[in-house]
Amino acid sequence: MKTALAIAGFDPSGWAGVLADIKTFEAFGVQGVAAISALTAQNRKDVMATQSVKAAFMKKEVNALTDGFRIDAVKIGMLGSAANVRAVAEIIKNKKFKNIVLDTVFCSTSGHALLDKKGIVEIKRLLPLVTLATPNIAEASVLSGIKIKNIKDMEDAALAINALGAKNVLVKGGHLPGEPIDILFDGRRIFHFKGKRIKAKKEVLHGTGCLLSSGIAACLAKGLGVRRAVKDARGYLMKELKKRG
Ligand code: PXL
Repeated sequence: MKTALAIAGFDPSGWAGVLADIKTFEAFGVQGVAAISALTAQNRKDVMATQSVKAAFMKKEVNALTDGFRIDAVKIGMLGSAANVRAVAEIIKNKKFKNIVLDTVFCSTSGHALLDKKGIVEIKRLLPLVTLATPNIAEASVLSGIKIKNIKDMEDAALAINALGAKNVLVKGGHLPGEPIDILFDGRRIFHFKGKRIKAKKEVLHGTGCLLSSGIAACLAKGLGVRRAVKDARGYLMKELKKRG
Protein backbone atom coordinates (compact mmCIF):
# COMPACT_ATOMS: atom_id res chain seq x y z
CA MET A 1 0.00 0.00 0.00
CA LYS A 2 1.21 3.48 -0.83
CA THR A 3 1.64 6.02 1.96
CA ALA A 4 1.01 9.77 1.89
CA LEU A 5 2.20 12.21 4.55
CA ALA A 6 0.25 15.33 5.50
CA ILE A 7 2.19 18.16 7.11
CA ALA A 8 -0.68 20.40 8.13
CA GLY A 9 -2.73 21.94 10.90
CA PHE A 10 -5.27 20.24 13.15
CA ASP A 11 -8.87 21.31 12.67
CA PRO A 12 -10.91 19.57 15.38
CA SER A 13 -14.10 19.92 13.32
CA GLY A 14 -12.61 17.46 10.84
CA TRP A 15 -13.51 19.14 7.56
CA ALA A 16 -10.08 20.76 7.07
CA GLY A 17 -6.52 20.06 8.14
CA VAL A 18 -4.93 16.68 8.86
CA LEU A 19 -8.18 14.90 9.73
CA ALA A 20 -9.60 15.79 6.32
CA ASP A 21 -6.29 14.88 4.67
CA ILE A 22 -6.13 11.42 6.25
CA LYS A 23 -9.78 10.71 5.40
CA THR A 24 -9.06 11.71 1.81
CA PHE A 25 -5.92 9.59 1.53
CA GLU A 26 -7.87 6.57 2.81
CA ALA A 27 -10.74 7.25 0.37
CA PHE A 28 -8.19 6.91 -2.45
CA GLY A 29 -6.84 3.66 -0.99
CA VAL A 30 -3.64 5.30 0.24
CA GLN A 31 -2.41 4.96 3.82
CA GLY A 32 -2.26 8.33 5.56
CA VAL A 33 0.18 9.60 8.18
CA ALA A 34 0.48 13.14 9.51
CA ALA A 35 2.81 15.60 11.21
CA ILE A 36 0.88 18.44 12.84
CA SER A 37 2.28 21.94 12.25
CA ALA A 38 -0.34 23.91 14.18
CA LEU A 39 -3.37 23.49 16.40
CA THR A 40 -6.58 25.39 15.88
CA ALA A 41 -9.60 25.96 18.10
CA GLN A 42 -12.55 26.09 15.73
CA ASN A 43 -15.92 24.75 14.73
CA ARG A 44 -17.50 24.62 11.27
CA LYS A 45 -18.30 28.35 11.35
CA ASP A 46 -15.26 30.08 12.75
CA VAL A 47 -11.63 29.85 13.86
CA MET A 48 -11.27 31.07 17.46
CA ALA A 49 -7.51 30.64 17.96
CA THR A 50 -4.41 29.05 16.46
CA GLN A 51 -1.16 27.88 18.00
CA SER A 52 1.74 26.72 15.86
CA VAL A 53 3.87 23.76 16.88
CA LYS A 54 7.59 24.51 17.35
CA ALA A 55 9.62 23.80 14.21
CA ALA A 56 11.99 21.47 16.10
CA PHE A 57 9.04 19.39 17.28
CA MET A 58 7.56 19.23 13.78
CA LYS A 59 10.89 17.87 12.52
CA LYS A 60 10.73 15.17 15.20
CA GLU A 61 7.23 14.23 14.09
CA VAL A 62 8.44 13.74 10.51
CA ASN A 63 11.59 11.91 11.60
CA ALA A 64 9.48 9.48 13.64
CA LEU A 65 7.37 8.70 10.57
CA THR A 66 10.19 8.33 8.05
CA ASP A 67 11.72 5.76 10.39
CA GLY A 68 9.16 3.09 9.52
CA PHE A 69 7.15 4.39 6.57
CA ARG A 70 8.17 4.90 2.98
CA ILE A 71 6.54 8.19 2.00
CA ASP A 72 5.20 8.16 -1.57
CA ALA A 73 3.70 11.66 -1.56
CA VAL A 74 3.49 14.68 0.72
CA LYS A 75 0.68 17.18 1.13
CA ILE A 76 1.63 20.43 2.84
CA GLY A 77 -1.19 22.51 4.29
CA MET A 78 -1.40 25.14 7.03
CA LEU A 79 2.07 25.70 8.50
CA GLY A 80 1.26 28.47 10.97
CA SER A 81 4.65 30.19 11.22
CA ALA A 82 7.60 31.34 9.11
CA ALA A 83 9.85 29.03 11.16
CA ASN A 84 7.66 26.07 10.18
CA VAL A 85 7.80 27.04 6.51
CA ARG A 86 11.62 27.11 6.71
CA ALA A 87 11.64 23.78 8.56
CA VAL A 88 9.48 22.16 5.89
CA ALA A 89 11.91 23.33 3.19
CA GLU A 90 14.73 21.72 5.15
CA ILE A 91 12.74 18.53 5.68
CA ILE A 92 11.93 18.18 1.96
CA LYS A 93 15.60 18.62 1.04
CA ASN A 94 16.94 16.26 3.72
CA LYS A 95 14.37 13.52 3.15
CA LYS A 96 14.43 13.88 -0.65
CA PHE A 97 10.63 13.65 -0.68
CA LYS A 98 8.90 13.42 -4.08
CA ASN A 99 5.32 14.09 -5.22
CA ILE A 100 4.89 17.17 -3.05
CA VAL A 101 1.64 19.12 -3.16
CA LEU A 102 1.73 22.54 -1.51
CA ASP A 103 -1.65 23.96 -0.54
CA THR A 104 -0.71 27.57 0.14
CA VAL A 105 -2.91 28.14 3.20
CA PHE A 106 -2.85 31.82 4.15
CA CYS A 107 -6.37 32.28 5.50
CA SER A 108 -9.38 30.18 6.55
CA THR A 109 -12.64 30.22 4.56
CA SER A 110 -14.10 32.15 7.51
CA GLY A 111 -11.40 34.84 7.09
CA HIS A 112 -8.99 34.03 9.94
CA ALA A 113 -5.26 34.43 9.12
CA LEU A 114 -3.50 31.05 9.29
CA LEU A 115 -0.02 32.33 8.34
CA ASP A 116 1.58 35.70 9.09
CA LYS A 117 3.26 38.05 6.57
CA LYS A 118 6.76 36.67 7.23
CA GLY A 119 5.46 33.16 6.63
CA ILE A 120 3.93 34.18 3.32
CA VAL A 121 7.31 35.57 2.19
CA GLU A 122 8.95 32.27 3.18
CA ILE A 123 6.35 30.25 1.24
CA LYS A 124 7.87 31.63 -1.96
CA ARG A 125 11.08 29.78 -1.07
CA LEU A 126 9.17 26.51 -0.85
CA LEU A 127 7.86 26.79 -4.40
CA PRO A 128 11.02 25.47 -6.14
CA LEU A 129 10.82 22.33 -3.98
CA VAL A 130 7.27 21.26 -4.81
CA THR A 131 5.65 19.23 -7.58
CA LEU A 132 2.45 21.25 -7.51
CA ALA A 133 1.22 24.41 -5.76
CA THR A 134 -2.56 24.89 -5.39
CA PRO A 135 -3.24 28.57 -4.58
CA ASN A 136 -6.75 30.06 -4.63
CA ILE A 137 -7.35 33.46 -6.23
CA ALA A 138 -6.23 35.50 -3.20
CA GLU A 139 -3.12 33.38 -2.62
CA ALA A 140 -2.20 33.33 -6.32
CA SER A 141 -2.58 37.13 -6.41
CA VAL A 142 -0.18 37.53 -3.47
CA LEU A 143 2.37 35.04 -4.84
CA SER A 144 2.33 36.35 -8.42
CA GLY A 145 1.80 40.05 -7.71
CA ILE A 146 -1.07 39.99 -10.24
CA LYS A 147 -4.44 41.23 -9.02
CA ILE A 148 -6.54 38.41 -10.49
CA LYS A 149 -9.91 39.44 -11.89
CA ASN A 150 -10.48 37.01 -14.78
CA ILE A 151 -9.32 33.80 -16.46
CA LYS A 152 -6.48 35.50 -18.34
CA ASP A 153 -5.14 36.87 -15.03
CA MET A 154 -5.36 33.34 -13.57
CA GLU A 155 -3.30 31.98 -16.46
CA ASP A 156 -0.72 34.75 -16.09
CA ALA A 157 -0.52 34.08 -12.34
CA ALA A 158 -0.03 30.34 -12.94
CA LEU A 159 2.88 31.14 -15.29
CA ALA A 160 4.35 33.62 -12.80
CA ILE A 161 4.20 31.11 -9.93
CA ASN A 162 5.78 28.48 -12.17
CA ALA A 163 8.56 31.02 -12.86
CA LEU A 164 9.05 31.26 -9.07
CA GLY A 165 9.88 27.55 -9.15
CA ALA A 166 6.72 25.45 -8.73
CA LYS A 167 6.86 22.77 -11.45
CA ASN A 168 3.07 22.66 -11.74
CA VAL A 169 0.57 25.29 -10.60
CA LEU A 170 -3.17 24.87 -10.09
CA VAL A 171 -4.90 28.23 -9.61
CA LYS A 172 -8.34 27.54 -8.12
CA GLY A 173 -10.98 29.86 -9.51
CA GLY A 174 -13.89 29.19 -7.15
CA HIS A 175 -13.68 32.67 -5.64
CA LEU A 176 -14.22 34.44 -9.00
CA PRO A 177 -17.82 35.12 -10.09
CA GLY A 178 -19.44 32.83 -12.67
CA GLU A 179 -18.95 29.12 -13.24
CA PRO A 180 -15.81 28.01 -11.39
CA ILE A 181 -12.73 27.13 -13.42
CA ASP A 182 -9.42 25.83 -12.10
CA ILE A 183 -6.33 26.44 -14.22
CA LEU A 184 -3.38 24.07 -14.35
CA PHE A 185 -0.04 25.05 -15.85
CA ASP A 186 2.39 22.12 -16.10
CA GLY A 187 5.36 24.18 -17.23
CA ARG A 188 4.43 23.72 -20.89
CA ARG A 189 0.67 23.83 -21.35
CA ILE A 190 -2.37 25.34 -19.69
CA PHE A 191 -5.41 23.18 -18.93
CA HIS A 192 -8.85 24.38 -17.88
CA PHE A 193 -10.97 22.31 -15.47
CA LYS A 194 -14.54 23.52 -15.58
CA GLY A 195 -16.94 22.91 -12.71
CA LYS A 196 -20.53 23.62 -11.70
CA ARG A 197 -21.04 26.09 -8.90
CA ILE A 198 -22.47 24.45 -5.82
CA LYS A 199 -25.03 26.58 -4.02
CA ALA A 200 -24.01 26.16 -0.41
CA LYS A 201 -23.42 28.13 2.75
CA LYS A 202 -19.84 29.33 3.15
CA GLU A 203 -19.27 26.95 6.04
CA VAL A 204 -20.02 23.93 3.80
CA LEU A 205 -16.98 24.96 1.72
CA HIS A 206 -14.69 24.87 4.76
CA GLY A 207 -11.70 22.64 3.98
CA THR A 208 -12.37 22.17 0.26
CA GLY A 209 -8.77 23.16 -0.52
CA CYS A 210 -7.55 20.50 1.92
CA LEU A 211 -9.63 17.77 0.26
CA LEU A 212 -8.48 18.76 -3.21
CA SER A 213 -4.77 18.95 -2.40
CA SER A 214 -4.74 15.73 -0.37
CA GLY A 215 -6.73 13.96 -3.10
CA ILE A 216 -4.11 15.08 -5.62
CA ALA A 217 -1.28 13.91 -3.32
CA ALA A 218 -2.97 10.49 -2.92
CA CYS A 219 -3.21 10.12 -6.71
CA LEU A 220 0.45 11.11 -7.15
CA ALA A 221 1.38 8.52 -4.49
CA LYS A 222 -0.39 5.92 -6.64
CA GLY A 223 1.71 6.94 -9.66
CA LEU A 224 -0.81 9.04 -11.61
CA GLY A 225 0.36 12.12 -13.52
CA VAL A 226 -0.46 15.61 -12.27
CA ARG A 227 -3.24 16.31 -14.80
CA ARG A 228 -5.04 13.03 -14.09
CA ALA A 229 -4.52 13.52 -10.33
CA VAL A 230 -6.19 16.95 -10.49
CA LYS A 231 -9.12 15.50 -12.47
CA ASP A 232 -9.68 12.61 -10.05
CA ALA A 233 -9.29 14.79 -6.94
CA ARG A 234 -11.81 17.30 -8.31
CA GLY A 235 -14.27 14.46 -8.89
CA TYR A 236 -13.79 13.27 -5.32
CA LEU A 237 -14.24 16.80 -3.94
CA MET A 238 -17.55 17.28 -5.81
CA LYS A 239 -18.86 13.98 -4.43
CA GLU A 240 -17.88 14.94 -0.87
CA LEU A 241 -19.42 18.42 -1.14
CA LYS A 242 -22.71 16.89 -2.31
CA LYS A 243 -22.71 14.69 0.80
CA ARG A 244 -22.23 17.76 3.02
CA GLY A 245 -24.80 19.99 1.36
O1 PXL B 1 -9.11 25.44 4.76
C1 PXL B 1 -7.91 25.93 5.20
C2 PXL B 1 -7.46 25.29 6.48
C3 PXL B 1 -6.38 24.46 6.47
N1 PXL B 1 -5.91 23.85 7.59
C4 PXL B 1 -6.50 24.04 8.76
C5 PXL B 1 -7.59 24.85 8.84
C6 PXL B 1 -8.10 25.50 7.69
C7 PXL B 1 -9.27 26.36 7.78
O2 PXL B 1 -9.86 26.59 8.78
O3 PXL B 1 -8.17 25.02 10.04
C8 PXL B 1 -5.96 23.36 9.96
